[in-house]
Order: sequence, then C-alpha cells, then structure tokens
Amino acid sequence: MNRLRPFSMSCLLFFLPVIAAMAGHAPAAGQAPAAHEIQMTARKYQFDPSVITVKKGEVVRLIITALDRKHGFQLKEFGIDQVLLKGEPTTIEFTADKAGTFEFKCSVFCGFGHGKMKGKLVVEE
Ligand SMILES: [Cu+2]
Repeated sequence: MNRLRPFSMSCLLFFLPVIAAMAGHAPAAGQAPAAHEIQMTARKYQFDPSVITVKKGEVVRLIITALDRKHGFQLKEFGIDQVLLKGEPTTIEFTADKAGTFEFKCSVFCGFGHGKMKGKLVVEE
C-alpha cells in the first residue's frame, strides 16, 4: 500500500496547477487575464442590467445591444462615450483602475425619458 503513495502525490502535484488554471484562479504566466465580460441591452429608457459590479483592476468588456433605436453609453470617469446602433452588439473595453461608484448614461437623445436613462458601475476594492 505504501508504495502507491509517492505516485499519487506526484500525480496530485502535477494536476493541481492544471485544475487551478481551469478554475480560473491561476492564469498561466504570460497570459493576459481574461476580461470580465458583461452583456447588456439598452432601450427606452433603461440599461439592463442597470447596475454592474466589477473588481478594481479588472479588464471589463461590455457588450451592449440597443434594442429599439440608437442610444449611447457614456461613462465619463473612464473616458467612454460610445454610440450604440440599433441591433448591433457594441463592445466597449476598459480597465476598472479606480474603485467607487460611477454613473453611466445614455448620450444619444432618445425621447422624453432620455435624461433618466442611467445606470451605475460599482468598482469594488
Ligand atoms: Cu437616450
């Protein structure tokens, strides 16, 4: 029985990093960290989800589709102001390099509720 032990130990040591990498806890050296991808929709007069939460330091990839007409996505603190064409998923990527709560809003006039078309980005420390 004892003779099996060294084998299973080395086996475990070999597979641990593989398992950890698969679970996303230990990206292999030199590999870019995966972006935190969030799918969103925009329509009169809301973003869904309207609150998005990420971790500080994460690369955030928003994929936003305007469902009913042209809208915009403005997130001033991160220098983002992007037009969202109807029916076309638009990818916006940025690094959440500061913690806090930041407002984003529609930047293309879309009707009487345009001024209320807002949401929040929460960047956790
Ligand atoms: Cu609007």
